[in-house]
Amino acid sequence: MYWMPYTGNRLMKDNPRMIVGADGCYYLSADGRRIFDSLSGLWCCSMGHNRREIAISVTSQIATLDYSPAFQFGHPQAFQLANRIKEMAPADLDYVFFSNSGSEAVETALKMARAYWHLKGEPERTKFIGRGKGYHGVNFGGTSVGGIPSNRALYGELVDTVHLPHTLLRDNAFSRGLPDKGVELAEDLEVLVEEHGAKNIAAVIVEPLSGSAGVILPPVGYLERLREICTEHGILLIFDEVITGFGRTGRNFAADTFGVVPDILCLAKALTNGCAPMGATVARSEIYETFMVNGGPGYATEFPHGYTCSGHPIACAAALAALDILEEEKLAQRCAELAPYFEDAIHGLKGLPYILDIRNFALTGAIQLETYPDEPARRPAEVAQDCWEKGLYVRYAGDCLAVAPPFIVEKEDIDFTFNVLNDVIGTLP
Ligand code: PXG
Ligand code: PLP
Repeated sequence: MYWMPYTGNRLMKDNPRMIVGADGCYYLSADGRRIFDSLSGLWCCSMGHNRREIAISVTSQIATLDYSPAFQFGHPQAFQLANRIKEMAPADLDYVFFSNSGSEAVETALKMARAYWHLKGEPERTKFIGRGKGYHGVNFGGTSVGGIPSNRALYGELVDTVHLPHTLLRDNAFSRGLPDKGVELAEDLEVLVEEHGAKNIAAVIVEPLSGSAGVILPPVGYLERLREICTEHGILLIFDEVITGFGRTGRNFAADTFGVVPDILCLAKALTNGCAPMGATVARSEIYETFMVNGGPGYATEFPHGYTCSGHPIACAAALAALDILEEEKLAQRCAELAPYFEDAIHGLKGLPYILDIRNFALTGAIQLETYPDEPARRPAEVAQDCWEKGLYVRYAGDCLAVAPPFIVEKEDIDFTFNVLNDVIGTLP
């Protein structure tokens, strides 16, 4: 029997919502209805569903080379894809380590950071700094640096981490795009560094724009300030761009959009347009060189880390085709061009009952709802269920609904999304 991930298994099994097909921006439900996909799957199918070019690339790859050992042997597509990502990524983010999920991309980044300091002769730099409401996947490292309490509560002792405060301020409610207030929250990093000692801190990890906790945006100037403080104290800055990577903020990476370059970048999801599991951790050249210089004889492993399916040929084939589509169809640009229309549409819900906040950036937005007493997740779940019945898949998590449609979306689909939400929220009891 199937034990479903991050799902209310009991309710779902009593009242299953089953998806059996997809095309473009729409799903086909088991009861034969077209359902608009307002979250690009789970933030991953940014180029729309069932792209023929990806199907052809994957089919051809599986018939040519289905698997090759990830350790001690290579295959051409992994090298090609790494070069492709290097070309897209900012500055000297040049070396790409493959894994199979965002969680593994994060785990790889955290281990890479600790090992880097060990090799640099500062082995006491082991502590991580995460941020409240952050989501970095579900492995032990990612769970530790994550800042959503319910994701941590059941698991006992975690990896040594302290957290910055999140940047969700009441004063910024209903901001359009980046909020004005809150740059000073970055100064809390100075406080943590003072308290714990720069010499004990390996890295700071943040999502430049948090997706999971309900599209929490960086206040104007905030990321720049985190960068400055990290640089000043020699602390590595990791951007977890598992959601924001590959166009979601209107440029290839949020690092480009916000003009702040991290030392390590975590990627997944839209890398393959969701067509195959794949994560990637991209490091600055100096980090890679540190491993090489300290690696001993040429046959020795410099970084004792990797997954059986790191750089899997099928995932590489999917990613190479997906990145072709992103580039050829100029989809990051399309995402930026549709942003003002999307912004007006989502903010059009303002004034409906129970709406506490609406947040947006590029083709991403969240609607925060007033909760039932002691039941933060209930009202969004009820809204989402009603939307599903009206032909709209919308994501609910915590006290928020999140919307992040594929970049190939049409304006009529955006209208449909917010008309349904308007009807459903407008008639809540
Ligand atoms: N980092 C970030 C920033 C993420 O958003 C992960 C790591 C983990 O990736 P994997 O591939 O291991 O799940 C994520 C994943 C949602 C939602 O609705 C978000 C994610 C996954 C599923 C749902 O907000 N983010
Ligand atoms: N557990 C066992 C017993 C293994 O042999 C391996 C890999 O060889 C793993 C876990 C890790 O699996 P993966 O490399 O797919 O993450």
